[in-house]
Amino acid sequence: MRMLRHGSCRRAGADSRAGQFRLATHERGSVLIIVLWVSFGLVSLAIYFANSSSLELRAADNRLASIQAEQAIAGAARYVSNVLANTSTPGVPPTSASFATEAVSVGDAMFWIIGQPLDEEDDLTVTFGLVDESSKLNLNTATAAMLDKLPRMTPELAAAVLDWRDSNSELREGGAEEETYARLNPPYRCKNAPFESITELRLVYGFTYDILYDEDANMNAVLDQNENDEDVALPADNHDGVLNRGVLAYVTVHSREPNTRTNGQPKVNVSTVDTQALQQLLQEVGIETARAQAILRPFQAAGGAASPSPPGGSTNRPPVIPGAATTGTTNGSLIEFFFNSGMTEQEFALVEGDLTVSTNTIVEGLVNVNTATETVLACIPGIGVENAGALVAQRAQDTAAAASLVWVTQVLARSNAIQAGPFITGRSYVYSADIAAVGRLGRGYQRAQFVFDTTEGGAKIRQRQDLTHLGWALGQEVRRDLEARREER
Ligand SMILES: [Ca+2]
Ligand SMILES: [Ca+2]
Ligand SMILES: [Ca+2]
Ligand SMILES: [Ca+2]
Repeated sequence: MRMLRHGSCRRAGADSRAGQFRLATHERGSVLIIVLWVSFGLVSLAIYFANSSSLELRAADNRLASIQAEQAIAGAARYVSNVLANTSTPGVPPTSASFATEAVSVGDAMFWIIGQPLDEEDDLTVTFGLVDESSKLNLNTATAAMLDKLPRMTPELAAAVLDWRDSNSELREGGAEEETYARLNPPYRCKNAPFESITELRLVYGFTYDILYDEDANMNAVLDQNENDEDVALPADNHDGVLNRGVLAYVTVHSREPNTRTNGQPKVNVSTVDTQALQQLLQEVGIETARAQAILRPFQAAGGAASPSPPGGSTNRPPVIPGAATTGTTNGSLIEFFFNSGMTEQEFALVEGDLTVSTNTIVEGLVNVNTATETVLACIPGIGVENAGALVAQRAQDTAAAASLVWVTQVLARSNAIQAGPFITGRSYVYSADIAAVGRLGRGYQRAQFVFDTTEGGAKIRQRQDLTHLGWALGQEVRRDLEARREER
């Protein structure tokens, strides 16, 4: 019994040890599983954090690239400002060959200045260079008839533009004034003041996205892939292999030129010819006296301002007597003066920059016939679609004096040229630079457009507009180049 008890005790002890052992094994198994789970968790966490920190690194990398691109844009703007202020002839657009416009390195970053092709059919590759604001129609000075001739425009849209900018609230036929804007949801006021930016057109009644941008959604004057695939990707397009550009491509609010000579003196006004001032000018530029007399003759015929000083007159220059400078020889434009004076193109080029028909200190909204596209030239009275093509063809061959406009008389009939005269110029003083940039490894794309005004000497930035939201605008070629560079590294 004792033994039995003892035996049973031993057995019980062995059982309990075995139980303990089993328990311990079991516990160790659980611990192992827990340890496994914990390590699994830790590894997952490690992977998670490694991944997220690499994402963060990548994000930081992209942020760095964007900052580099932004700084490259700021640098490019200073560079353009310097080019315009120091190396260009006043009134003459600098040629893209005279400064860097393409893949310009700034540390790890690079910038490009996106231009506009002079030949509109050239819409497959990106053009680089500055854009002359005088190559476009000015929203603040163009007539309704001129605006109506732009692609996508209608007489109603043109009337709405004029109603928007004029100070009164008198509704034009088909236009839009206070009542129209009050009916919109949400309602807003009609501006009744000049446009300050072309994007203000978005507010003018009737201007839809389609009318403003048409197929050129990224405003680079190039037919990008998504702009020629119908409805596969925005924008909607007609898939005809030709870029249809919206109204924004052809308009400006910035075109202006100073009405002073390069020496700071006021220009000689030839609307009613002050023959003495003109004589002095002809002498200054080296036209011989006899020839100068012949040029002046048409303006002296009826004994106008060029007649000898009145008795007792002590001033060197007799006052201009309005209307006395003969009948039939007042000039509505420099072109008209050119015809009336009988000057040669070469003679005229010598004085063109010193003549005006305006008394304003700044003349706004003239279109430069040397830089305007066919579409814009076609909007000008006296030119029209009938003559715009011939002008562009002539311009492509002609190497006439830079900053001159009289070459148009080789193409246009006299009456047409005189009609166009008040709207055109041969000079440009305001330019825009559409600058796109990338940071290190071609990342961090940014784009901003600057408007530079040289009318007061130097080059003042009038406007800066961010265009990054319009997406990639440098075309396929630059994208491929950047990818190739990235792989090399
Ligand atoms: Ca109005
Ligand atoms: Ca485009
Ligand atoms: Ca499309
Ligand atoms: Ca098209």
